[in-house]
Amino acid sequence: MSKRVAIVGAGPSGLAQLRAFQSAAQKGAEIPEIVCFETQDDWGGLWNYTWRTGLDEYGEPVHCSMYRYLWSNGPKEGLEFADYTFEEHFGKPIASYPPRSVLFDYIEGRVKKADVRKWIRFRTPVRRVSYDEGSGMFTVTVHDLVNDNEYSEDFDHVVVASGHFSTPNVPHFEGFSTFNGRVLHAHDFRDALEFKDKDILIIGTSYSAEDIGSQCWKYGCKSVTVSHRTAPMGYKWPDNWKEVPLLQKVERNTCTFKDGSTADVDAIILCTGYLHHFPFMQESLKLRTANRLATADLYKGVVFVDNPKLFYLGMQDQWFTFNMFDAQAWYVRDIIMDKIAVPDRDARAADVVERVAAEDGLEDDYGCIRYQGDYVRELIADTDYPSFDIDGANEAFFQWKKHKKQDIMTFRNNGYRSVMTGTMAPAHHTPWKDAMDDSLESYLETPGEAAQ
Ligand code: FAD
Ligand code: NA7
Repeated sequence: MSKRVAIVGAGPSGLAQLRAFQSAAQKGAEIPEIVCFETQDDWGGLWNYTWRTGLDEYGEPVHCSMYRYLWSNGPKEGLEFADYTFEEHFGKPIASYPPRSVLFDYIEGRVKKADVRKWIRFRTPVRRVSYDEGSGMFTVTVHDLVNDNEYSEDFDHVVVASGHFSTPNVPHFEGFSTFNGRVLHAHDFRDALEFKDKDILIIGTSYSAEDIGSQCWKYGCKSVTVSHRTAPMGYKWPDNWKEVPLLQKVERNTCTFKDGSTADVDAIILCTGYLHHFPFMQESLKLRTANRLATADLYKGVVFVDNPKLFYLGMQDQWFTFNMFDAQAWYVRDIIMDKIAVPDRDARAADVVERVAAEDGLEDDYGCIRYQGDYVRELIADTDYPSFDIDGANEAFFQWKKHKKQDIMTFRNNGYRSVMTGTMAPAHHTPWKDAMDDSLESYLETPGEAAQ
């Protein structure tokens, strides 16, 4: 096969694409030439932690939005790879909410085994992707940062797997420039100990707000005030935590909210989400979508409606993550390898309209989880990705939601059954709120080991 495929990004989505092709090759298929371009010096995407914020040593925007002490915000039983289980990787069952370093290790284990690192050009950001109607080829211009050399190559297909939780959405509030403290976005949050003994204001009510607030609480901040635009999160928060309406203005350290109430704070953390941002894509190839389950302009959630040789992976808002990226990557691989046919433009556009309408009709988070589970099932059915019990994975998510409602500061102490191996996860040796060491070594200790 003489085709060439460019993959932008070696995070979980890009790595899923590499593994999908490697898996076909392993089964004897002739696969295209694959080149994956990655800005960072290692794989893993957001899971590749750095202390840096702002610009990196080459002047590139730092991709990482993760922070120290981050533990999975959902059960690992919902994201497990169907072709590489946690038990295979760690050699024993582990608890259900692993810290970042443990998940990084797991992601890395599969691609090390698949030996796909040779397909990745690290420290090589993609600067421009354009399409030539005449030749039917994409030109991809990249920057080799180490040698400070820009060059272009042509490809038959481009798979954009550059993520969408890295470029911060940063609203302005009146009086921010008078604030006598730090205003930062969640993207730049790193160590909760920075806020020990401080009063903090968080804006936003989604995962970042909930988890960064919880982190700051766990590591000893004085109080957490969370300001909402639409509705409060409504969990049973600790005593030094309150929820207030939207921030109206800031005067030095005093914040005034929509109901007229005020709070004096030391720091403001904007947990206001991220932008789908593709500055390197030619205008006509650029995905423009909100952060939702049914993305705009993507047939089957992956094929760019206006150019079916172009694919985007992982662009949905996410309940399912790693195994959904796998489902998408296997599906895209089979389109590229002419095993799955893509219909004409009208049918592609109609598919998007249908998906958007179906999502708009969903009533609650449970409906959203089922919807995304059905999507994963739909893609897997057309490929040789190992099928798995999606209803069982949905069930882990349902339990997780129930446990959060019961107690937001203890939900991570629960365990769930793997739908891949049938094994029930053991309880972690230390409750989340008391486990200050987020290292892989600490997490993998079996009960009793630490004390010996
Ligand atoms: P990313 O992980 O963002 O990887 C994209 C890669 O593309 C990066 O390596 C980047 O350097 C590279 N790249 C970007 N632009 C270019 C370019 N122009 N040229 C070359 N390379 C480029 N998911 C879970 O399942 N569980 C969790 O607990 C969880 N916690 C999260 C916590 C935070 C704070 C955030 C922000 C996200 C979290 N997620 C979690 C969701 C996360 O989106 C996925 O787990 C996963 O990282 C998405 O993978 P991705 O490959 O699509 O994108
Ligand atoms: P999300 O899930 O996109 O949530 C963004 C939040 O920010 C949400 O509560 C929004 O409120 C709020 N928001 C956005 N703009 C504003 C303005 N202008 N004013 C006030 N509030 C605003 O992002 P997260 O960072 O929490 O999560 C992203 C991923 O990171 C997620 O997948 C996790 O795994 C980790 P709204 O409800 O729209 O009123």
